[in-house]
Order: sequence, then C-alpha cells, then structure tokens
Amino acid sequence: MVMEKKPVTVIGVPMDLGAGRRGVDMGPSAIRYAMLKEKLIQLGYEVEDVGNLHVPTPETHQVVDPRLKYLKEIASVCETLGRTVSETVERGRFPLVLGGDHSIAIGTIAGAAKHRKRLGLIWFDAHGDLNTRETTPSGNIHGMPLAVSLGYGHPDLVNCLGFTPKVQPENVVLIGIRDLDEGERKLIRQLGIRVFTMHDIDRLGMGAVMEEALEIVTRGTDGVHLSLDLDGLDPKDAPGVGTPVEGGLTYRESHLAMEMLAEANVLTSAEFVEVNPILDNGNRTAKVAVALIESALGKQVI
Ligand code: B3U
Ligand code: MN
Ligand code: MN
Repeated sequence: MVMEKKPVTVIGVPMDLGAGRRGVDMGPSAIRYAMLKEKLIQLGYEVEDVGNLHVPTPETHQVVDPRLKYLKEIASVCETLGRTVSETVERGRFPLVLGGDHSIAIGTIAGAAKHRKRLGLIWFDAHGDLNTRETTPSGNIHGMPLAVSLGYGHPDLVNCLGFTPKVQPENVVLIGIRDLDEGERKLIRQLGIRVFTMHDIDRLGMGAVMEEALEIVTRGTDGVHLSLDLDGLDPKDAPGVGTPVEGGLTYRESHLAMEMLAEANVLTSAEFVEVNPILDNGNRTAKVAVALIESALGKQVI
C-alpha cells in the first residue's frame, strides 16, 4: 500500500523549563543537524520548517511553586504551541514537533485534539509522565504531561486551548515503561490505562505489543498522536537524554514499532522529545530520532 504523504510542518520547541537538567533546549537544533528535512524530502515529502517557538530561559525566571516549576512560562509556551499545531492541521499539514522536554506534549496534544472527536495517543517513554502537583517527586512538569492530557493537574495546564480532557484513557497506550512513581501507578489503576512495560515487551515481543496498541489507539478514534520520549530507548542506543534508565527499547524494537505505525497509516501528528545533545555521544540520539521519524513516516527497505 502506498502511504498518503501529507505535507509536513516541523515545529521546534526548545523547552527545558520542565526538566531537571539543562540541554534539551538544544534538541530541536540537534535533530535538524541530523538532516531531518533532507531525509524527509528524500522520502517524498513536501517539508516546511517554521523554526522554533520562543521559550524563556530559566535564568530570567523564578520558580514560584517548587512542586510545579515554571508553571506560568510552560503554560504560556504550550498555549502558543497548541495554536501552532492546530493551525498546521487546519492547513492540511502533518505537525512534527521537536522538543525540548516532554512538558511540550501538553501543547502539542491540545492542538491535535482540537480537531478530532476522539484522539488516540501512543506514548513511548521510560516514565509514565502521569504525575500531578500532589504526586511529583521532583516538581518537574515534564513528569506530568500525560496526566494533564487526561484532565488531571493544575488548571493552567489542563485547560490548554480552553478544553479538557484531550484524550480518553481507553484510547491511550504507554510503551517502554520501566520507572513509575507510586502516584502514577495509582492513576494507571484508577483509569485502567493499558501500559506495556519492558517486561511485557520482553514476554510478548514488540510485534504483538504494537498490534494490541494499534487496536487501542484506533478504536473509535479519528486521529492518532505519537509522543516519543527518546528515553524510552535503551541508553546504549540513545545516550543523549536527561534521565536515562537502563533496560529500554532497542534500536530494532523501536523501529519495528514505528514501521508498524506507518503500515497502519493512522498517524495524524507526532512529537520527538528529550534529546539532550550535551549528554550525547556524537549526536547519536538525534540521529536515532531522525531514523525513527523516517520509519514512522513510511521509510521501507524495499
Ligand atoms: N517520574 C519522575 C522522573 C521523570 C519523569 N520524566 C522524566 N523523569 N524524564 C518525575 O520527576 O516526575
Ligand atoms: Mn517523558
Ligand atoms: Mn521519560
């Protein structure tokens, strides 16, 4: 089957206010430097890069609430990002968002969900990103965006673009998970979210995991967003991330997942986050991100 090749709009969000360490603000540059645009053009896409959104630097702002660090600044960037993603969809284009820390998913998902009756969400990560002000061990908002998208969290985040929730728990899957906080486990149980931990991937294999995941994110939905945190991969394959966790997805497993998404031809938006070139080894992680983007957008061997 030949995949429909919607024109792609690249949106950079050099956000690091949501993370505990500096450096992810350089993620969008690192991914562009790894030849993203050129590779997508080779794949047959028309590509527009709208550049980076303005993100304030931590040095010029103060933490007001240590359990929700840089709340106002992050909420404001997410609002702008939500509008940018929404306008991209209105223009008939595929939004491809480059992070930045994972807090930006609050904005991307708001913009993507605005145009759908029901949005499916596939979330690759070592972490659950399901914390709230009450459960966070760090106060870092990049540990909260999935909770926020489900309608749990501070009103300034939850009401991004003026509506909530953005997704329903029955259309959300998490893949690659191996580091959860107690409050996150509770929310997962309470909402009945399908979580494929590394244990599940080891037992079932990524092929079977993706078959079930695709079924969940497409059941009754009219669009699917991919949110991929590079720390979902094993640090051997993606060393340049702020919070590496041993025992993650291999290069091959993550590619198979992207290829199966492309084959299913269901993606309507995507974001690739948490690339930290400062902690990387020869821009390896950004290169992996670009290779995964190519696979998600239909690159095949033959
Ligand atoms: N769950 C922890 C750690 C964390 C979440 N996301 C990342 N790290 N990258 C927290 O701070 O919420
Ligand atoms: Mn994350
Ligand atoms: Mn993570």
